Amino acid sequence: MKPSLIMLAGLAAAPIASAQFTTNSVVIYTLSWRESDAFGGPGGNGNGLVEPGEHALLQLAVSFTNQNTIGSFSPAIGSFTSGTIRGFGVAFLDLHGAGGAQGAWNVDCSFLGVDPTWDLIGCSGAGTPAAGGTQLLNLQMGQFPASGAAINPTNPVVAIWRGVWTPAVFSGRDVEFTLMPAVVSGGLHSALMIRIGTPPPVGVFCDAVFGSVRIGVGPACYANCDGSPGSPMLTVADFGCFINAFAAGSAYANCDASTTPPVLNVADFSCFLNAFAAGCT
Ligand SMILES: [Ca+2]
Ligand SMILES: [Ca+2]
Ligand SMILES: [Ca+2]
Repeated sequence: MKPSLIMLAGLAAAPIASAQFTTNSVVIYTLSWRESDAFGGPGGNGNGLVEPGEHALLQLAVSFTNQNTIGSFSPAIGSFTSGTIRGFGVAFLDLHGAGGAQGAWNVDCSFLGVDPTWDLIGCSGAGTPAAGGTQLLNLQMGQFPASGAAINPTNPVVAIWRGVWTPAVFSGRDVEFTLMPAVVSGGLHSALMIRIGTPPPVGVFCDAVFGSVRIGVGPACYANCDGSPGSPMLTVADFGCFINAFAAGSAYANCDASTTPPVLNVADFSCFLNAFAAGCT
C-alpha cells in the first residue's frame, strides 16, 4: 500500500525519506453515524440504537485548516519551499472499534466506500475488515490533480467515505470507532495539495486530528439488556447489564429517550424497571 500513497501524494516522485511536510495546516477527520438499512439507505426506527434488523451507516468527513494561505514545506522541491494550500490531498487510515465492535462491514464500492470523486486506487481504498470486524484497515482516498488549477478545493468534504457496520451481538452498550493512521502508512497518513505556481501541484504531508464515533447498540426487547436468547430471557444479568450501560453513559441506558441534560438520570432506572416488569416475549 505504501508505494501507492507515495506515488499519489508525492507528485514530485520524492522518495519516502524526503517526503514534503508542512506544519501550516492540519487535516481534521470527523465521523458520524445514523441508523440505516444494510446498504446505507434509510432504515431503522430512529431511536439512536442499532437493534436487530438495523444497521449503522458511518460517514467520514474531512476538512483542513488555513485553506488558501501560504504553506511552507520541507524539504524543498527545486527552488520551492512554499505554496498555496489549496485542497485535501490524501488520507491513509485505519478504523479501530472498542466496546464489543465485532460485526460485519459493507463497504461495497459500487455504492459505499470512497466517494468516486476521491477514489484513488479503486475498491481496496474502501477498507478491509480485520479482527472480527472490530477493525477496518487501509482506507485510502484523495486526489491526484494534473495541474495546480485542477486541484479540487472542496473543504470540507462531508461524505468522502461511507460504510455500513452491523454488530455481531445486540446487547445494550456503546461501541466506539476511532480513526488512526494506517499502520502501513509509516506515519505518512495525511496530505494536502499545495499549489506552487506553474509546475504541477505537490502533495505535502501534515498532521491530523482523528475523530471517533460512539454507536448505541440495543437488544430487540429493551429490558433484555444482555441480548440473551431463550427463557428466562430476563434475569438479574439484565439489571447488571443496564447498570453497566448507565455507568458508561451509553445511549442504550437512556430508556425514556429524554433529550434534556442530564440525559441519563433516575427516570431511566424507573423506565428500565417498568420495561423489565412488562417482560419480553
Ligand atoms: Ca433503532
Ligand atoms: Ca437477558
Ligand atoms: Ca433519560
